[in-house]
Amino acid sequence: MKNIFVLIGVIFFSMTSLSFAAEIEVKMLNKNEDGEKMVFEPSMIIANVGDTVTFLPTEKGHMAASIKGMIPEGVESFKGKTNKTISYEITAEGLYGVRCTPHYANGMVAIIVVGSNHDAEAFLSGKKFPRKLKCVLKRC
Ligand SMILES: [Cu+2]
Repeated sequence: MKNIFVLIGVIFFSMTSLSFAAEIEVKMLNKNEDGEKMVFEPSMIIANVGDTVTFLPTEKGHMAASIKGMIPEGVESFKGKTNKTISYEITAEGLYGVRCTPHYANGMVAIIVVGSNHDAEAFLSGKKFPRKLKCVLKRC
């Protein structure tokens, strides 16, 4: 009898941890279905703390790296290699700017949005970035 309760506990625990820690895949593309060139898909990544975001080299020539000064304070930065998959675990709420360094000037950027308690204006103010970044964030 006791074993049944342990089993139920284990199942319940696995279910809750599954529902709280998602694996989010982001493709790195030369062109998306709308004809936009050099894009992350999705470019607006909605995540929760504990989720893992994985950037996939779906098409050649891309990589993903956090943008300096555009990630929450205290979290680790990340930098992938060209044509390689990189996974990043989200550890704090806030906004994370992501870029493909070779195509940063082309506006190949993404934003990871974690939680709702963040300030888009403060995130953007006083920094240099491609216009696309603001567009991703404000959905223009
Ligand atoms: Cu790229």
